[in-house]
Amino acid sequence: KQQQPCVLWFTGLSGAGKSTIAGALEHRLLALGYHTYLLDGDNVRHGLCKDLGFSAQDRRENIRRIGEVATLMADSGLIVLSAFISPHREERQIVRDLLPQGEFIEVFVDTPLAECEKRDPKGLYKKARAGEIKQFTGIDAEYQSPLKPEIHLAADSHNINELVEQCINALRSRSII
Ligand code: GGZ
Repeated sequence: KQQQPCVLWFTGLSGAGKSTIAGALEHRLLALGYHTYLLDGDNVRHGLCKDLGFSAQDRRENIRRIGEVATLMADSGLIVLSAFISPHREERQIVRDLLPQGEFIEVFVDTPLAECEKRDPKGLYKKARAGEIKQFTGIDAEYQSPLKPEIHLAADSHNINELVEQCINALRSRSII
């Protein structure tokens, strides 16, 4: 099936729903017959980036490597989905600049901090508030929201199917699929 390669760059807080939404979108794209690859913490932070932690410098290097890998994959023709906090505008811009015009699609998974903290699926916010985890994004490390994301998901007020549909529609309107 005809597809335009691209990188769907999901960004947002821990617990915002990045991996869940990217995973559901990937399933939808596969069912439609497209070729995709999902990069997320599970397959990157345990391998390619297992030497990196969460200092600002390590996060920068994490995003740099992921950006390079995503670019190679898009070069091979895939629709790449990437789901990392990627808290700094500058690093996201660096990845955008690696890719040909129009191939970097920033997806802001906009779930308010209060909601992420309420969900706290891994108990990490609780630990961060207690000072047991340092430099936790949204607590004592900055998250810089995208200023002009290609796709802005109000992720706490829509269900997963609606969010996936919003992404599919955006990909169609950009002639990616
Ligand atoms: C933020 C942290 C931290 C700190 C561990 N700050 O909810 P999770 O668990 O599964 O997602 C978070 C993940 C973030 O890794 P990324 O590679 O996406 O981050 S970045 O793009 O900033 O490099 C969280 C867990 O790792 N985690 N410590 N201090 N999240």
